[in-house]
Formats: sequence, C-alpha cells, structure tokens
Amino acid sequence: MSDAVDLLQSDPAAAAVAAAAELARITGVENHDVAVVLGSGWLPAADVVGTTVIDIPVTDLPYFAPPVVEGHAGRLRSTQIGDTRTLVFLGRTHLYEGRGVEAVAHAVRTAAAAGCRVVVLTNGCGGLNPSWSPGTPVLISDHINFTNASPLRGGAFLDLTDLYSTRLRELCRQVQPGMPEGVYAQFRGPQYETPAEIRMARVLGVDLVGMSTTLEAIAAREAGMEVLGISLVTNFAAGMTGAPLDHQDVLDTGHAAAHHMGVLLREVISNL
Ligand code: 8IG
Repeated sequence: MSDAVDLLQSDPAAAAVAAAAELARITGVENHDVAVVLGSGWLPAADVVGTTVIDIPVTDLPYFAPPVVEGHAGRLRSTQIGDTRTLVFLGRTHLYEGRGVEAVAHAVRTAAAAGCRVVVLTNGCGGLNPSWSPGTPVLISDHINFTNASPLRGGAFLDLTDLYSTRLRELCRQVQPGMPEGVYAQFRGPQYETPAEIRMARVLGVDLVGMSTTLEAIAAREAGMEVLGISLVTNFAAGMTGAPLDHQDVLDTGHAAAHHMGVLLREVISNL
C-alpha cells in the first residue's frame, strides 16, 4: 500500500484537510459553500446546475480514487450558483469497490474541510412504491444502513435524528410541490437485490434501495453538515415487474430526467 493511501486509512480527517488545501490552491477559492454528489444517471445535471468555473479529474486531489462504474465520471467541478460557490462531484466511490469506508466518505469530508455547510447527496435507485415510475425524484426522509459498515471510528456516539434535514426537504417542495419522500436503504452491492430481499425490505419499511448515500450522510453529520438526500427512481425494485434489472436502462432513465434534476438543484441551492 502506498504512503498516500496510508494517510487516508490512518487519519481520514487529515487526508480531507490535505485534499481541501489542494482544492483551494487549484481553484483559488478559499471556501466553498455547498457540495453536491451526483450519482448514477445524474451526470447531465452538472451542466445545468450552475456556471462551471473549474473542472478537474477528482484524482487531481489527494486520496481520491478513479471511477470504476460507467456513468460515474470521476470529475469535480467548482460551480457558481447565484452567490453560492458549489463543489459538484460527478460520481462517487462506492463501498462495493473494496477501498474501504474511508474512501467512500472522503468526498464528503473534503467538502466539509473546504467549508461546505450543506451537502446534497443524490443517487439512482430502485423504487418499491409501484406508483413511482422510473424518472420519479424522491426526497430521502430517513435511511436504513444494511451495509454493516460505518465511516465512524472510536466510541463517540452520533445522533442521526433528522439526518435528512426537514428544512431542506421543505425547501425542495417549495421548488417542486408534491415531491414524494421515502426511506432509503443502502445495500452493499454490487449485485442488485433478489426479489426475496425486496420483499424483506418492504416489510421493514423501505421505499428506495441503492448502493450509496447512507455512509456519506453519516460522515456528513459527523462533520456538522446539513444533509439533503434526493433519489431518482430509475427502476422498479427487483421482482416487481418480472423484467431483469439492467444498468444501461438505469443510465438511460437517469439521462432523460437529469436536465430537470439540474434545474431542481439550481433552484434549491440558490434559495439556501
Ligand atoms: I440505479 O434496484 C439502482 N441502483 N441496490 N437496487 C440497488 N441499487 C440500485 C438499484 C436497485 N437501482
């Protein structure tokens, strides 16, 4: 293991401070205000959300890993949205990549170290509610972390009440009235669920299933950030339609909705 990866593992907070310092040097901006993480299918939203000032491969910052999943571009933009300087991560590191929870949480921690007080976590996901057709955006109201992992270390307990900010959900609904909300469950992946796992999840109160977001939200809360979570339902969860789940369908659905998602994000962030 290289020394560079070693610091991410041994002192993730120091790794985030180092990445934020390099970001400030590259952008010439001492502090960013808001961070957005764009998940599966959300990438085209990046071109709509604001005015791109700088666009770099995320690997230009220390301790970031290159992307492995198609539809996850591995770039980072510094974007102007009204008066708000926003960091937009085009893609993320997932737990199933096997790089550890430190790599998963690094973007959120870097954003916090760069000054961001709000993070918008987006994802593409499977929906369990039959009335949510693919392309439906849903606010995350709460989560279930099925990964058996945590980004936290040591014994400090962390309150997760109202993790997904009620204030920010209400702000979203001012922009898009009637936007539904639901409980998001993170499975480790990279396999999708079996139909039996989806029936289990439904019994447990799950509305949305995906492979991201909850560990990042926990790290964001630890860092004192306000969290907004938005899922784009890109497919019915396994077993609901009889059709197999296909990643290309997921990307296509995302792309069709992404422009609208970019407008939503722009309106929400300019009204923070
Ligand atoms: I996009 O149906 C997308 N990501 N776990 N299940 C899980 N992750 C997903 C799904 C899904 N769709």
